[in-house]
Amino acid sequence: MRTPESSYDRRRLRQFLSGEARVDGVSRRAMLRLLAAAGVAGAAPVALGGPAGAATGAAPGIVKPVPEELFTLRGTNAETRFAALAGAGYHTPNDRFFVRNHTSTPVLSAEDWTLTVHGDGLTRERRAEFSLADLKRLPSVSHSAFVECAGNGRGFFGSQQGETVSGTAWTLGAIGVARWRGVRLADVLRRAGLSRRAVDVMPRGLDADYVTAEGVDLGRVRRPLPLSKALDDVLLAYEMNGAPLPPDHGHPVRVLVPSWIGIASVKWVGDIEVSAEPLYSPWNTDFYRLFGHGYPQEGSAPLTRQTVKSAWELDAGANLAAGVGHRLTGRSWSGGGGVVRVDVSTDGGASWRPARLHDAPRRDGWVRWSTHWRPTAPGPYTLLARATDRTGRTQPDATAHNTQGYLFDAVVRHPVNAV
Ligand SMILES: Nc1nc2c(c(=O)[nH]1)N[C@H]1C(S)=C(S)[C@@H](COP(=O)(O)O)O[C@H]1N2
Ligand SMILES: [Mo]
Repeated sequence: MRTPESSYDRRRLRQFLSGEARVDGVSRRAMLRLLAAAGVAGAAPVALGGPAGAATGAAPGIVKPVPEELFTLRGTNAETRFAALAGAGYHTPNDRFFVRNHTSTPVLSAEDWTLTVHGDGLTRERRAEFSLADLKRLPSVSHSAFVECAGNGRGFFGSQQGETVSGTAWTLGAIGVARWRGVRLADVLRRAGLSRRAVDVMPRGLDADYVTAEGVDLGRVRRPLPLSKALDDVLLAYEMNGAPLPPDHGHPVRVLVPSWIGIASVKWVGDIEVSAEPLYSPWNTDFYRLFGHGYPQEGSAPLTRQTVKSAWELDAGANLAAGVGHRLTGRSWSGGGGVVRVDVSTDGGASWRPARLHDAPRRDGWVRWSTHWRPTAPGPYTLLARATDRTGRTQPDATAHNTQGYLFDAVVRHPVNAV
């Protein structure tokens, strides 16, 4: 928990910075200067709070119940337990969909909500407003797609590779697949009067300013999206699995950017800047690039597509009866192309066999799979699953380190006990 002193310091630092910390459109140089002034150059957002609320089924800033059977709480975030997806169907039910909040869920009224589209990438008035009713009058589309945090699997950089990274130490549950319904962002942009000079769009959330653990106010969550992607398959979603978008997932409207890292899918969107020049925010400069050995000083290009991963629908350390047959299940996915093959091992990688796949490969979805296993003798075992997508990309044995622990894709060693 934060002490009164440290929140006082944070407030003071915010006031101090507010003179020049207008971070909208801030240059990277200015950002670095600010971070240096605060003595936190290179710092990443870090999950706060640790065990706060852990046993209560409530999490700071999350509206829906987050009971222990369904979630692992991590600061302001709630990670889906894969064991809770066994038998749950293709889509992640809304009650067990992970929540990643930079601050906390704002409870917004759909009637009072408007979306403002503005900027020099528009023709005419350079500004247009849409109510939810306006959006609902446009043609609606439904699309199944995952939202997955760029840091999903981050905890394994530490636990499996012995490396230090910053950020929330997720295991594999910072992903969910839902059926989203909404309107094409392309339709909204065209209606607003898209100019031929437009190159980037930047949606911004209505949640509170994000203040880093070090006390730097980075403004509201926002991340530029190239126009090419914005016009391709991006939705402004107002429904999730047939229900109005729940508060924690962006009510009344969120951006949904299929197959890209979760931060692109801005929740509680309130405005979208359309620009004739490339846009920058901390979320595509200091965060969500790869930094560290082997990467340029300014980091890699901003991250876009997700990587390939696999998860067993079992808790780590689960007990399974020895001497009897079990049907084990899991899911694999990749932002690069649908998963076409999953190989599994129940002996720590000594031998492998293909799992049975139960869904057709889709780039922005996952495939469920199963395998049968009869542990002969009691004792510890290590389960492994390795997916391959349509582009031929396969999960490696290790992921190259990056300081913020993004895009973990290595095969995860899943411990179980036969008892
Ligand atoms: N406005 C806003 N949008 C946001 C975030 C946020 O904190 N605020 N978190 C982002 C991140 S990092 C992820 S991984 C996804 C998580 O979506 P979910 O909480 O619906 O699972 O939302 C993204 N959109
Ligand atoms: Mo994320």
